[in-house]
Amino acid sequence: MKLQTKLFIGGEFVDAADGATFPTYNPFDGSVIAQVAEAKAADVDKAVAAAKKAFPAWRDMPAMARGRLLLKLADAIEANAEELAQLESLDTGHPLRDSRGLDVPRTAVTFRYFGGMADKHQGSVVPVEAGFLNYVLREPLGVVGQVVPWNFPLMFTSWKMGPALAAGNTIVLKPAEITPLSSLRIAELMAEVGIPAGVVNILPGHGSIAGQHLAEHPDVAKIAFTGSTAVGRKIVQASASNLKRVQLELGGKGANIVFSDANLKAAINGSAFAIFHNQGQACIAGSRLMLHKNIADEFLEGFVKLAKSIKLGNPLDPKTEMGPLTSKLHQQRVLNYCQIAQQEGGKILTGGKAPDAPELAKGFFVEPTIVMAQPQDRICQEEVFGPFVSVNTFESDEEAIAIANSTEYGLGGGLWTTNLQRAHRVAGSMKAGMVWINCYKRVNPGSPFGGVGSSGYGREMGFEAMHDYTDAKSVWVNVDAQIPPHYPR
Ligand code: TAP
Repeated sequence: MKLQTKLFIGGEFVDAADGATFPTYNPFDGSVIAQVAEAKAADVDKAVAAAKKAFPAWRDMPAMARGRLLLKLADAIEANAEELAQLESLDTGHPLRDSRGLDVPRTAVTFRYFGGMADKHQGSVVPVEAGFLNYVLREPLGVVGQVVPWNFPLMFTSWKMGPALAAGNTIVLKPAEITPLSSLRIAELMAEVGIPAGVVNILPGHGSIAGQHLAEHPDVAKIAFTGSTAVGRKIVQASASNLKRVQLELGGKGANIVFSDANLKAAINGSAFAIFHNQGQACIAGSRLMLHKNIADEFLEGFVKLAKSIKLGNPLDPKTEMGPLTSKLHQQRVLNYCQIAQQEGGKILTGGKAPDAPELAKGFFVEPTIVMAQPQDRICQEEVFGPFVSVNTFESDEEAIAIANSTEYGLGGGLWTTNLQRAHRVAGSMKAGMVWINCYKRVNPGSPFGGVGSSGYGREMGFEAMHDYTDAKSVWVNVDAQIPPHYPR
């Protein structure tokens, strides 16, 4: 596998201005995969200038032609699917079956969706008073900055770049420092399918240096960020420099409520997917499991058994069901929460540590962990972002809703019930941008994705994302109106 490790600026792969590099690691064994060029302020300035130069031609290209390039990109991703899946698993630790089955296909599908959207996102004509025509154009913003995290680095490039490009913006994207490889490969494919130089620029580097400079940059019209709530706040402050538009997709603490009338078999499997898929490194993970007291024992028996049976291993082995966490630092963060759980009096039902198996000793693993806890405990309030689920019980729908809404977050949540009225009533009462009924973590490029409260604002996907990457311009035309003079003379 040939790795691309340089910055992508103005259609070319180049070294950092000062020649700096940093290592990216294999989370399965801690070895260095490659040294990657490290962007700093001078490189950000250069990339923003390239994106600014490319903007007028990209904006003015017929929308259908822009869309066609994104469709070609989707095809190219599918043509290189196996290589991209291997690359993503190598850099992130995602099990290959997930990279093959989810990350890569969803990336292609998202670019294809927005390729199709490019010539369908249109303005409107407002029915104003007779004699006037008022139409509203949707205009691209210009250069947009995008900062993506390490948990789904490939897929998030499509979520961020798809709508921005379809709407006619140009991009400077900073991948997370620990997972830069797949976005650089996407840059190569973009060049191959004919996306013009400068339309997309990719800058691996540190968040506090390159990311911060991008967020502050006066020539950047919008910054779209996915990551922690703490950094989200820094982005908002940095955006004040030129009042750039901000879109934030931040943390979550998804409540996953199982009522006594639920189909328990489906709920157990779906709840395990909700928290253990991608090692729990998902903002929408169902990380707070809430069980009606009547079914709690039966549910936990099956749930703990399933968690214990999840196969940890080398991400590149297709049989592996759970890989390592993406970085050593993050593994320590999650293990620290296992200690906090015990200090708070939580009861660990399974997991709570790194696995003992010698063949996994060098990897950044944490066992699937299930902890009985109280709703106000830290582990039920703070985002752990690992294969770590807190469990508490409830007795009434009202109590379940109150607990579900008791964190600062409001991203995703789920509920399991066979009672139709309860399903819709509880879904309507949950503080969340997305609710799943008798399923969890469903996403689709047409369905708006984002949160409320400390989970951020703005939406990815669908028409909402296209709106977020455009400004409305209202144009008034006097077609046939006799306007009485305001200053009769
Ligand atoms: P963050 O620090 O939020 O990193 C996310 C992205 O922001 C990375 O690309 C990072 O770059 C960049 N960044 C960091 N500081 C920045 C700044 N001042 N200005 C602009 N960009 C900046 O997340 P993390 O430290 O990797 O993980 C910490 C916690 O965040 C996790 O435990 C989890 O709770 C949460 N998290 C949430 C999500 C989602 S999907 N909402 C994703 C990842 C993490 P560098 O990587 O180069 O520093």
